[in-house]
Amino acid sequence: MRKKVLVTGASSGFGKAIAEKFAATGHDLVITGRRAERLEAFAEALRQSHGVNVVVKVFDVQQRDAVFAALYQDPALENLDVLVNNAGLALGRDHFDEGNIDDWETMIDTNLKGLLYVTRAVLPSLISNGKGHVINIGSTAGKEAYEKGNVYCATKTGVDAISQSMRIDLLKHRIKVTVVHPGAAETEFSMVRFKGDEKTAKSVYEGYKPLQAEDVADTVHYCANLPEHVCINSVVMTCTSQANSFYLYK
Ligand code: NDP
Ligand code: 8X3
Repeated sequence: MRKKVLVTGASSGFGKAIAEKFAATGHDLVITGRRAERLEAFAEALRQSHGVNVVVKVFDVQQRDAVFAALYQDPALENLDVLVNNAGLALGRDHFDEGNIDDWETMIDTNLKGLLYVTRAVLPSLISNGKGHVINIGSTAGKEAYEKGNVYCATKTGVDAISQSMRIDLLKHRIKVTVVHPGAAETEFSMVRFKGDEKTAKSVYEGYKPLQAEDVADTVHYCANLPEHVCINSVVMTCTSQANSFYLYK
């Protein structure tokens, strides 16, 4: 069945790979992010390569009014089947007592409040479709908190908790909720976390083969394409060299 899939944070990393995977298998898309030029160019490439419909929505998930203006009961979301809440980030890696409070606010506003705003704004479209699927991107950081992970880990623990609760509350609407928790993956994530410090960002992935964005996209795509009566609730996935937040074999 041809689905309509909304992916937040589709301008790079997991979100971009997820959009590419759904487009390549004939599904229509709504893609979002803040970087308009990147999104427009990507959307056009998907239309040309795969002949699918792609709508671009540019907004910051931290801005509640902008989220609702873009998504709430929007005609582009008619017959929406899947929402992938992927937009997110880590900022800094500091001991708690040295943490940058602006960074904390941005992580909480993006990873938690942004996910909540987007989901609340999109749900009427899923509910009116009589079924649907919300797929949240968590992290191994939400499974085990690690040194200097503090607030980022807290946001991803929050994503895990809200996913469990959403699944219960949305049973009555036949909406599936899946949370996918990846371990270390080479995307723009570390460049963002370390604020453009390329050397430090690269060092995160040295000496082993981390997950690639396409690995996460394959998993999300698999979860979204199961029979209507089957829901994968939670997936924790790491590269073969990683066991969890603490153990990485180089
Ligand atoms: P990237 O930095 O490559 O991609 C992040 C995406 O999120 C971008 O498209 C960015 O778009 C979007 N985004 C960030 N902030 C906002 C905002 N305020 N409003 C709208 N969009 C925003 O990183 P990843 O692909 O790795 O990260 C995707 C998700 O996966 C995040 O939630 C991250 O926490 C999680 N994750 C990452 C792991 C990793 O090791 N890479 C492992 C586990 C989880 P734009 O800048 O255009 O707005
Ligand atoms: C990203 C993975 O280990 O940097 O969520 O927290 S980690």
